[in-house]
Amino acid sequence: MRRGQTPSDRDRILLPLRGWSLLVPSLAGLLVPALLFAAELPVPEAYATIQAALDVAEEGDVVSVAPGVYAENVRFVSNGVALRSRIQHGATIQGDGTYHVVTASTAPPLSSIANSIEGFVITGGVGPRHPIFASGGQQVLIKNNVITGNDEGIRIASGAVATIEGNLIQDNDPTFLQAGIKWAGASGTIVNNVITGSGVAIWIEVGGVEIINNSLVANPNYGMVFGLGGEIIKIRNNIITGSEIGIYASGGFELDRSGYVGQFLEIDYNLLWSNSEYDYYAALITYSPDGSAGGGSNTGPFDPMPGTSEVHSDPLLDPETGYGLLEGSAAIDAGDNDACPTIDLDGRLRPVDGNEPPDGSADCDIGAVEYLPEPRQLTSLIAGAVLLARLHRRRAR
Ligand SMILES: [Ca+2]
Repeated sequence: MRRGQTPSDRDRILLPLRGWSLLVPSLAGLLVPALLFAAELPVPEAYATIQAALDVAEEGDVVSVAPGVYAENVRFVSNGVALRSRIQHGATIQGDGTYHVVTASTAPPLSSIANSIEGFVITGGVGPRHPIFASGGQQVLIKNNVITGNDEGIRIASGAVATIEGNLIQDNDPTFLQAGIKWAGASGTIVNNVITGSGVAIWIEVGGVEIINNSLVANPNYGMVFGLGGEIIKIRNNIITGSEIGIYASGGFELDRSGYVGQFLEIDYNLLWSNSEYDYYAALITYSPDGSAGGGSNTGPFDPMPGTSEVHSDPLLDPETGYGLLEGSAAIDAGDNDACPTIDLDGRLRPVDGNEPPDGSADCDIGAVEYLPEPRQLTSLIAGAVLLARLHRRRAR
């Protein structure tokens, strides 16, 4: 029996494709799939508020939110639940600043299905609470949201396993250490995000993470901040431009600044440009010979180790979007294909050959969006029109 409000069967849209999950023991001692009665919970048709739907959603369920503004702070009650805006960026969750706008994780039992927040505009997260918050061991997927008008952005706290993908984190608080993403999670990926107008774009306090193909543009203080001393962090195919310091690392004792940073950060194929003080800077605390702190500090720029294929040229960002690439951008085809995601921020397949004329090699661009040369955009449009005409003729028969 579900907690709280129980909708009629008419209100619950069964999702048979999501039904089979979890292995359970059978009488014969074999593991067999258990049938989960996964359902779609429509807001506001069956539930007036997002929270009313989350209160009764169970593992495998989808809370499907119609376009509109929802003035509430919401929290997941069960794990393994998807919270989706039915139309991308059509539904806005407007917090009141008294708590996190979306609290994405909850107490065990944990689920093998990620708690997901997809396609929303999330705003109003002011004060000490981050607009999106996840903690504990639960997997969380934060995908394709616009996060704007908050103090900070996403907070992944201790133990969470998170994927942060394809979000536009823009026009939040640009003052000193206010972060677009602040991370202390166990492990995960930050991929294809655009972060602009935060004091710090990405701040990794502790924890393992891969930071791939993000565009960090005009975040006044830092592009990325790292606390060193834990897991190895992979930083690849990112644009970092318009900050005072591009990549800032801090940690313990080491006289060889570059060597020490290189033990923890794998920095390759990134484009750093127009960062006003330094691209790479480390502040290391040094210790006195007996191991106690207080020996002094070792601060200054460092060389990325090994820093394969780092680019230091103008990314030629499209002034219209602030992050798209213009023809001739140094980011085009300059990324690492091994790390390249299969789609970009706009959901287009990548990598694409961005050379004009094409050189026949599809190489990953640096940053969140892949550049598509104009003639081939036109070719795609024509191909799409031909396809539509064919479908139309087939239906007409
Ligand atoms: Ca390319």
